[in-house]
Amino acid sequence: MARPGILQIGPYPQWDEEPLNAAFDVHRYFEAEDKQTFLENVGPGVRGIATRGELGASRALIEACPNLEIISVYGVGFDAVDLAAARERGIRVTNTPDVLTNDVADLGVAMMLVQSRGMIGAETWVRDGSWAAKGLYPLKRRVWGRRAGILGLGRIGFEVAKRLKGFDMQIAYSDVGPKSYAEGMEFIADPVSLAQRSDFLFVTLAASAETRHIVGQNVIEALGPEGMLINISRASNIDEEELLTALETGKLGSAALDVFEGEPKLNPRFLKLGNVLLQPHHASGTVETRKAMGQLVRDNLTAHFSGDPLLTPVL
Ligand code: 8YV
Repeated sequence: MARPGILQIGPYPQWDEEPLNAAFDVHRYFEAEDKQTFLENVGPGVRGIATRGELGASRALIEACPNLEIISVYGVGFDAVDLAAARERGIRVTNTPDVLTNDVADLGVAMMLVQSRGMIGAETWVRDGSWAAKGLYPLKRRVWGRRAGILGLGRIGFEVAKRLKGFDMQIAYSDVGPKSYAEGMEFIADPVSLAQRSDFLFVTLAASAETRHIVGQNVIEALGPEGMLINISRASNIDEEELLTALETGKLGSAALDVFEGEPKLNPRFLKLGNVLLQPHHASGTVETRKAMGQLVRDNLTAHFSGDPLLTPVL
């Protein structure tokens, strides 16, 4: 039987490319120079899309594949997939939850520590000779025992909280309602009130049209000149213009960000700031997790084309 046609939207590590190509007839969209002509040629033969979290699948792409049955996302976030377009045609959508939760939480907590203790500047202090020339490195702020707010206590938010408990932090969270598993954490429904009582605010929400700019001027200013915003979710959850202005004017103390509007290009205003830690969207970027994500992408495709239940369905 002919191998199902798959449209691959972005590159994967070599260890994923080989088994993907062995099982499917893969069309590499990201390598096509003339995307339009490429889609006209291969679109009708495409039964599945294999994409990445940040790349998703637009309505135009979905429409260019009239025989599309499934979109398999390499990532937990599926906000870049046009779910309405998929739903209209009964196209299944899968993602890769759980396997990346711990790594994403680890990076969020690491960003808090690195930023709060000024470790990037401290490294430079050693390397550029400032230590010997100028003496002691400027004092930074403590992490342990302080107040952390978690916006979105889903799987990743919960793992962040679990780690923060090890730092004896006072933890509160906002979500659509109190969570039964949030032992020892205070529920604060209003994100502005959450920010107001927090030294560190972690954004761990699944992004959607409803959560767009949920962290706006009011939340940012409530966090205040001593506060730190940490985003390991999606850029769209934060009003980036307001964030930049608050960082520039000192209305917000600092930020640690793994995601940006328009990434991998980012607003050049970020590069001028000394109070922001910038990371290249790599919270799930460990060998172990990326291998598990790639496997899950393929397992969902294989299950679908074998008529078996999907492992991690979104739609
Ligand atoms: C990306 C992510 O998918 O899980 C998500 O939602 O954003 C990431 O894991 C990753 O960069 C791979 O594309």
